[in-house]
Amino acid sequence: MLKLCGFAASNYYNKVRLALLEKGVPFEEELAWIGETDPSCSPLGKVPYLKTDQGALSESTVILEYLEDAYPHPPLLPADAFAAAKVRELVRYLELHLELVARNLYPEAFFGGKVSDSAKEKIAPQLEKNIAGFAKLASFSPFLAGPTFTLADCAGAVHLPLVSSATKIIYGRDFLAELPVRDYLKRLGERPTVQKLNADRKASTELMLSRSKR
Ligand SMILES: N[C@@H](CCC(=O)N[C@@H](CS)C(=O)NCC(=O)O)C(=O)O
Repeated sequence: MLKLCGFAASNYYNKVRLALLEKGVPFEEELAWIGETDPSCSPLGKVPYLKTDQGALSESTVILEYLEDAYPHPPLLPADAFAAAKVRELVRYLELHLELVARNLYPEAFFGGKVSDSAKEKIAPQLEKNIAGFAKLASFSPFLAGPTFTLADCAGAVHLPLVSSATKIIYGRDFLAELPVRDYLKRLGERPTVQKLNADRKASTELMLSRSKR
């Protein structure tokens, strides 16, 4: 039985969890907070990681690709090689050009820390540029890559809300406001899988915050 390790407040954890739920693959969850991870499974101490009968895997997108190969039905990548690459391109933009840049704002946006004004000034134009690039690729009709739910939506469901809220908190303006992101996320929120994800994320976030106050 697959074991997904990490915690449900983590967006990377939820990206993988959403793919597992959408595919209907049976899995167990093993709670591993940061600092309590198994270094033989996740050498950098990051979550999520996935324990399989053959060994462990780290890196959320690697895990998504593994799941797609090991459990092809229902597919979350198109059969056509080019169309599948376009989905992977969206996933890459989301995690590398949106999430990883916006992440520099999280210490102040979500964790009571401080981000320097000079860092904020540097991050804003980078994010604007990257979001404009992403906007050229994303279809939103109704899913990120077009008519069907794909791995890009597993990534979009978890990365886009954080980019919106972090920019709103730090700059007083949602940098994704000009894209149809709100409607898109609302549509995704109609899926039982996403509803489960969101409910568990809220509970886990409360637990995480209460742990950090101890
Ligand atoms: N590239 C990694 C990023 C995972 C990641 O950064 N997870 C966060 C939790 S949301 C974490 O484990 N942070 C602890 C750390 O980086 O030491 C992936 O896609 O799995």
